Formats: sequence, C-alpha cells, structure tokens
Amino acid sequence: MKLYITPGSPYARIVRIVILEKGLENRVEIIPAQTRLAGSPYYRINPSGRVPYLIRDDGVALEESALICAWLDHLDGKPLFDLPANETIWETRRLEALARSITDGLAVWSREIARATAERSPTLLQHEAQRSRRMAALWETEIEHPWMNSALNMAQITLACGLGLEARNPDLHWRPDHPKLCAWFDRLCARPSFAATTPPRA
Ligand SMILES: N[C@@H](CCC(=O)N[C@@H](CS)C(=O)NCC(=O)O)C(=O)O
Repeated sequence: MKLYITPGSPYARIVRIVILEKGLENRVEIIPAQTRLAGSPYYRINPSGRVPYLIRDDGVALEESALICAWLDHLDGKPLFDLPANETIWETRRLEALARSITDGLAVWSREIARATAERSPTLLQHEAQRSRRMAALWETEIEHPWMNSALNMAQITLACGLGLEARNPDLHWRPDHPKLCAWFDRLCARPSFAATTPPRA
C-alpha cells in the first residue's frame, strides 16, 4: 500500500501513528506529496490534492484520516480503535469530535502561516488564535476524562496531533496556564509512534 503525506500534516500524522501502533510499517510505503502547488504532479494521483491518501493493494484509494485509520485498524481483524458498543459511545464520540475541532482550527491556522506574508489574512489569523485559546482552556478540563487517560484511542491521537502543531506555528502557545494538558501531551508524545512522527519545525 502507499500512503501519501506531508511531514507537517496533523491528519497524515494521525494515520502514520495508527500504522506504527498496528505494526503495519512494512506494508505501507510512506510517500511525501507536493500539495498546494499549481500543477503539482500529485494532482494526477489524488485530484483533491489533499493528504493523507491511501492507495490500497487492490488499487482502491481512500481519503479522510478517520476512514483510512478505521480501514487499517480492521485489516488484521483485531481492531484496537473501535468505539465501545455501549452507552459510553456518546462520550467517546463527543471527545473525538472536540479533538477534531481544535485540530481543524489549528490546521487552518498553520496553513495560513505557510502562505506568503502578503497573502495572509490578519482576520483569519486572529480568529484562529482566539479559537485556539478557548479550546485549550476547554481541554485543560476535559483532559481529565477517563477516555483521555485509558488505552490509546483516536480522540487521544487526534488531540495530540493537533497540539503538536506548536512545532509548525511560532504563534501557537497553548501550554501557558494549562499544566494538565502539558503533562498529558508530553506523556503521550514519549510513546515511540508519536516520537517517530513529530512534525518538523517550521
Ligand atoms: N478531513 C481531512 C483533512 C485533510 C487535510 O485538510 N489535509 C491538508 C493537510 S493538513 C491538505 O492536504 N491540504 C492540501 C490542500 O488544501 O490542497 C482528513 O481528516 O484527512
């Protein structure tokens, strides 16, 4: 299989962590893609131009990190990341959605910073900076939830990949005033699958 990524993408990192956690690294070739470039050859591979993008051995291709992770997780018939089949599913889905929410905002912010200075929107930069502060404050409370401290799950992976964008964004300061979130993040990032996929500094 082939997985197209960019090294700084939090969504691609979510998939790369699942690959390592599932021991699939010898079955999936990781290929850097050139995104956000007019005429990129990658657009002939994936017309949407987005990563992550998994091309399976049967030639069928999948987009969307959540779908790719679920598919890879089920390959061996022993999924690690399925949600519980009882009423706690709503709590776990709520937390996963919250993790996705902060990550989506931080990804939009990082992408804006990657543009030429003259093309950046000050309104967007301010909007995402303020959102990130509100969401970090919310997560300082939610991080004590048992689901965020149990066996590794998609909510934990998603949140950590979002917060990990601090390496790509010099204006992202979610750590001050959030000691519990810091301790949780640093503990999780010591895990080999997280350490091996740390995004490069911008
Ligand atoms: N919802 C998608 C988001 C994927 C996404 O937005 N990827 C960004 C990189 S972080 C991308 O490929 N951007 C290229 C572009 O916008 O052309 C997922 O979870 O996979």
